[in-house]
Amino acid sequence: MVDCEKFYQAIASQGVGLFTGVPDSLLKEICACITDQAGSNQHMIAANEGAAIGLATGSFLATGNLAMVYMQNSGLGNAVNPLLSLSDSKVYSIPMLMMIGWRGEPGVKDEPQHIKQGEVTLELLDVMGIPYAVLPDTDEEAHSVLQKIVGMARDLQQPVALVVRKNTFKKYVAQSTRFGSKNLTLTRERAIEIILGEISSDEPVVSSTGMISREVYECRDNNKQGHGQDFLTVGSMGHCSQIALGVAMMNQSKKVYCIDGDGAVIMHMGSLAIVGQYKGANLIHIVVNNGKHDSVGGQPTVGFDIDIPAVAKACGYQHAVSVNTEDGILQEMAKSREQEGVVLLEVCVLPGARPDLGRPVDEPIENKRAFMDFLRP
Ligand SMILES: Cc1ncc(C[n+]2csc(CCOP(=O)(O)OP(=O)(O)O)c2C)c(N)n1
Repeated sequence: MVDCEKFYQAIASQGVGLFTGVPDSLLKEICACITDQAGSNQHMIAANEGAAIGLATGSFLATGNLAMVYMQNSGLGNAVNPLLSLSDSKVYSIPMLMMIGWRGEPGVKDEPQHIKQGEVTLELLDVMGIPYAVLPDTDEEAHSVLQKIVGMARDLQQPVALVVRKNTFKKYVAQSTRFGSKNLTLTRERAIEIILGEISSDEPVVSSTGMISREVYECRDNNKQGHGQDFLTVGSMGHCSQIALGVAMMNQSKKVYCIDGDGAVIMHMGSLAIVGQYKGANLIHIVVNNGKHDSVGGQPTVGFDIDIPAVAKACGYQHAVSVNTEDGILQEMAKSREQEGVVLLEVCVLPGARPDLGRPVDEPIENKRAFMDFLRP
């Protein structure tokens, strides 16, 4: 396996000036190492992977040095447009080093949302004309591949990629931890349990990517409820509020609940502006904010540094508040039912999850069918 600190040093010694990207579970160890080792002006966790390509481009324009962009292969989709219309050699020809976590690698067991993306990852890079190498899992070979691929980025003046398999990096113990300034006692799991307890059995729920949906699923199991009421947005990070909006627009007689995450909201924050323009009174957007990308290793988001309810209000939500206690959730869930427009409820929680948290056992297609039957019995 590859030693994170040595590999980070090897990347830095290639003259890489900025590290940016969106964290990934397969890159958790190297992401933690970058967070520890890179100075605050050398590392910026981006809102989404396309934005990271923009940051890398700006950094190159300012310095002539390569930046490194890390991402899960799910994020390649977000990056395709700037890769092809900004950094490609037929446009501005911007060299950079991408590091891509290969979820769903063929032959390696993974969750349904990673299968297709895993199958097409290398082909996507091929079709985009991005030279890549799969990172070997020994220090010596990894360093030599790094040197070659960075050399190609410089020679060709264009983005190149290192594709990273599961278990390539050795465990890295993070030194830096960042806790929010809020005085928090509530866990995300408990918050979700209380939220679901306040939603009637005939009201649809759309939940976000990662552990939020896993906790929704498990809570329904614990309560011996079915799963048809919930649409679990297992992939497609950042889009669950738009799914909920689509459901709400077509189903105005029912309250529709969206249970979102801070990282996901920030990834596609423009969607708040669209939800805010919706004139119906049946969409309640709950953002469970732990200030982290908890599901992929706990890297910080700016969730605790910004005022999400203020953003929502500025976008046109009728009512937007923040709570961090069980009573706060209960009071605001009751109030939200009385509002005549779209509501945002931010629930601030501690990071972390139970180590034995399960995963949905139903296939996404079964989830879709059950949810559609629930919406149109
Ligand atoms: C486009 C895309 N980029 C990255 C990921 C990897 N990913 C899955 S969950 C997650 C973090 C979600 O953070 P947040 O919404 O704050 O929820 P939390 O895990 O903290 O509950 C990330 C980065 C992804 N699934 N899709």
